[in-house]
Amino acid sequence: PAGKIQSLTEEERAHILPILRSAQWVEVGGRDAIYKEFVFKDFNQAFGFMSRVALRAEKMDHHPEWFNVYNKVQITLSTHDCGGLSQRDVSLATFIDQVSLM
Ligand code: H2B
Repeated sequence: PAGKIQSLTEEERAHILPILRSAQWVEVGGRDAIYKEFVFKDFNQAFGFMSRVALRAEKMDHHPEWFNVYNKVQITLSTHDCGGLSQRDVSLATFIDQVSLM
């Protein structure tokens, strides 16, 4: 991995979690991660979304945990290398929200 990734500090969490919550990301129970569910018109829309996210994730070397059935995509973000939320999760969540609105 490219150096140690730092968990979000308490100060960063206090700032960013309310913003993420207002965008319908929720904190996962029992682990330091965020979760959101996306519903599209059909599978084609859902998979187009996933393809855009996948390309960005690979570029970032930061990959979502996700599950898709037909038009629904459930996404959990966490940084395995630090065992919890990092700035990378915030960046990927922001990108995901932008792509979902395209
Ligand atoms: N994705 C996520 N979500 N967390 C990580 O810690 C992570 C990753 N680490 N993608 C990357 C890959 C690491 O395993 C590789 C070796 O760089």
